[in-house]
Amino acid sequence: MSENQMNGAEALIQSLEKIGIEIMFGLPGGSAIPLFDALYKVRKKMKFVLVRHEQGAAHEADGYARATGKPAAVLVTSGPGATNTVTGIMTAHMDSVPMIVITGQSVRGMLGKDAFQEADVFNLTMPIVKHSYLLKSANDIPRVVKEAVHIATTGRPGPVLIDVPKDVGTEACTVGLEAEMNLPGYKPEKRGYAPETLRQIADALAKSQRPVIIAGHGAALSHAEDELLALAEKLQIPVASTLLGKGVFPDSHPLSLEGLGMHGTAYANRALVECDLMLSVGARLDDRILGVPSQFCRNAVKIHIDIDAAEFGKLIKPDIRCRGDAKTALQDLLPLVKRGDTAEWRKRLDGYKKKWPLAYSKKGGLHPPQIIDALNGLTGGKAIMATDVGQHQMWAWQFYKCDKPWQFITSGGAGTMGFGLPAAIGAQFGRPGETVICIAGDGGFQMTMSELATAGIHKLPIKIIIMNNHYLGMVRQWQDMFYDERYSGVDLEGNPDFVELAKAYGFLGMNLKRAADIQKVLKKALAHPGPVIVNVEVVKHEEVFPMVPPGKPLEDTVMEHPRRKPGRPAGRKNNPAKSGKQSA
Ligand SMILES: Cc1ncc(C[n+]2csc(CCOP(=O)(O)OP(=O)(O)O)c2C)c(N)n1
Ligand SMILES: [Mg+2]
Repeated sequence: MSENQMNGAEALIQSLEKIGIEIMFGLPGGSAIPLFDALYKVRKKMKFVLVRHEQGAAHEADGYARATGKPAAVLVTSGPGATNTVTGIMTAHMDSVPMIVITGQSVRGMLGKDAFQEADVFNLTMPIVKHSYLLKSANDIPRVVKEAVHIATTGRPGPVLIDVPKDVGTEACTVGLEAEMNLPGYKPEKRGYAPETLRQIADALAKSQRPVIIAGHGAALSHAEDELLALAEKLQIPVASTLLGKGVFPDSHPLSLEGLGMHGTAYANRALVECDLMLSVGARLDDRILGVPSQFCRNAVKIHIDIDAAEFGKLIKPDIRCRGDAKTALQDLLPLVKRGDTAEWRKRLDGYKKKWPLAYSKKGGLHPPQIIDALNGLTGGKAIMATDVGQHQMWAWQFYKCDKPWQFITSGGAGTMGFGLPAAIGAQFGRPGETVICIAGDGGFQMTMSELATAGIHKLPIKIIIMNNHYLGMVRQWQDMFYDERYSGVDLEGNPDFVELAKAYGFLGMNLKRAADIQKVLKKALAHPGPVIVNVEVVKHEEVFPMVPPGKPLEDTVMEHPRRKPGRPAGRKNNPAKSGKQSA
């Protein structure tokens, strides 16, 4: 190889830069050293962030993409480095998040020979990537990078893996960086529907007296918020949103029913029970929002708009299926629909809103919804909110009000504990001037808290609010309600002192233990120019309501723990699962 010739690793880094990848999260190791050497030698604009754990790298790239819409890269070594990203890849895959994951690999001649740190990451990740490559030649690199980014970001977005044998990184790349894609079988279509389909949808909407729209992540991903608002307002259709669809229709809009499903609002769930038409825009209609699939919207015309035909009929058989980009489909649909009159229907739903408002107790200690509500007030609902997974996540969804998409960042399909902190880090890298709040549980936070170092080194001013109930709270809630209070493996006795931990990383650390201090502590946290951890000692026993008990239809939404005073254990005899008392 002559002196001014690129090697494969250099071609890879330069190709990523050329195509506009702005940031890469990673951690090196033997097989990836040529790739890191290329970073050292040829990287110009792309930022590199050294993480403390590869799972953190994947979630950081994920958080960056969810906050900006742009893919980030992950760069790790072979074997354990690669397998540590698997949870992050799966999390991104489940939620349709674009990401480019580059893994170092053993040299080509050693593949399949159990070489040191050889893991067949191509096959390990096969079901959880949108596409993957195992590179065989350095000359493929410019084309593969172009294709990988194209695949990750078009159609239904998702993670793409590129596995790079060490000697592909070191061999000469003789083809130059300009490359043609070669993807004859991949043709994502924005208009995969016939004009007739839109006319059928318009007709069904014209006939409906009790329509509901479900807004999902796909609506946000396709930037369909304006069209969604126009359609809802023109036809006066109430809109419920999925966890990942939060904000694509403004929570504060009078037509908003907010979230639906297992921990959705009682009025959204009731609307789905009583509607005569359900129009899903970019939602995949998964088990968490359906209750019992066979009973979901059973008396309604079901219309499903989705970019991915694989979603049609997975759990719900649509009466009208419309394959296409949500924004494009709504743009095409809008001129076909007439003005609607749903006054009576809306009056009924407004009655349900008054009857079953989202509510929380302020008695007997600090309650997570109270903290979220206070944060909502202090930020005007404008902060970027990254959550971990558990009870605190559901309360954040319910009580933080978003009027915009790309703002509420949470692991939906995978429900990955440990996601919140690294996702907040990625989001803050993507939107540096904005307030990023991470709402975490004491359990999930400890799964990836090594990433505090990453936030600290880069002086990211993220505000981490730990809802410390000393429990794996969501599992405890299920054991309380459905397993006769047999608490098994959920007590987090031995949690560290999170304020001392904050100090150890150079963060501001504060305890919040009394309701009287909520405003003072949260204001101080938000005003602090650097990273903050607030350890909130919340009541140990509190359940998230409304709740659709597992295996029950949406009409069985439970509004409250029938016998429990908030903040106090129920006592076995008072188990609500046995009382059968339900409302909504
Ligand atoms: C990686 C992973 N392991 C296990 C679970 C199952 N799980 C879901 S919520 C939860 C409890 C979370 O506890 P914590 O982080 O303290 O949040 P809380 O529910 O108490 O607010 C568990 C164990 C999961 N979602 N992800
Ligand atoms: Mg907890």
